[in-house]
Amino acid sequence: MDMVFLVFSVVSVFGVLPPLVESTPVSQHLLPTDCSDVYASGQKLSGVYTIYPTAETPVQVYCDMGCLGSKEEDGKWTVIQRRMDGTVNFYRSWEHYKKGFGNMDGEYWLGLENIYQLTHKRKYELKVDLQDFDGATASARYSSFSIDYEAEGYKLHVSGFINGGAGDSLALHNGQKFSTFDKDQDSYAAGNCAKSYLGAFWYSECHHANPNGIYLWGNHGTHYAIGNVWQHWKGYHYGLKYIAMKIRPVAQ
Ligand SMILES: [Ca+2]
Repeated sequence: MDMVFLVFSVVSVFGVLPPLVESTPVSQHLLPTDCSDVYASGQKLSGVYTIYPTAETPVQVYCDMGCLGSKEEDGKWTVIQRRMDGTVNFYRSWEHYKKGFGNMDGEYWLGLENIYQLTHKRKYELKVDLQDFDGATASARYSSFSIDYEAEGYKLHVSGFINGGAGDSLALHNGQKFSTFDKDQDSYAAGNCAKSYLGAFWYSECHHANPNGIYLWGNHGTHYAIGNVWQHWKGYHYGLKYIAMKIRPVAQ
């Protein structure tokens, strides 16, 4: 009986193997590129997931899937930047901003290379969520968002502003290259915006928004524009409690 069973098992295994091998290339195509793919695969709760901006390298990211039961268009966002409690230092070098850093459950920067890999393949929109220390919220939405590759300085392309109460603090930054304290690519000939305002961003001369600035815990009258500020909502002296930049493919 044992021999008969063994032969039967071996036949079964070989009967199954060939289709599995053939299906490998297909399953690679199903790796999620971003959180909209994660959502489409049936994962509809917000949280940390693994995405593949390139086919080779897994990247951890926070997916904002919206509230359960709410309209579907609220979710599927891939969070590329988030501040919420001041626990992560954002005053970092070019290499850190290129590769990404932080805690995907909390504060982090996804990395310029990952953002480039995502936004050069598909058309994306951007939403920026803001909250102050009194619980007030506002947002700014842009119907088009992408960045160029590294040799172009990860230049920002953002347009199609839709006001959710925050005002348009990114228009000034459209067309600018990304700058860190150790890589000055801003339009300010007399100085280094990243050093002056203690952040890293697509600085012009210098900014209307400084999402990667110092976490100031609200109003800081003595400090000017060094905080995680959004000028058109709370001005240059108010460091926000919460700021998140998140992207999603545009339906075509
Ligand atoms: Ca400069």
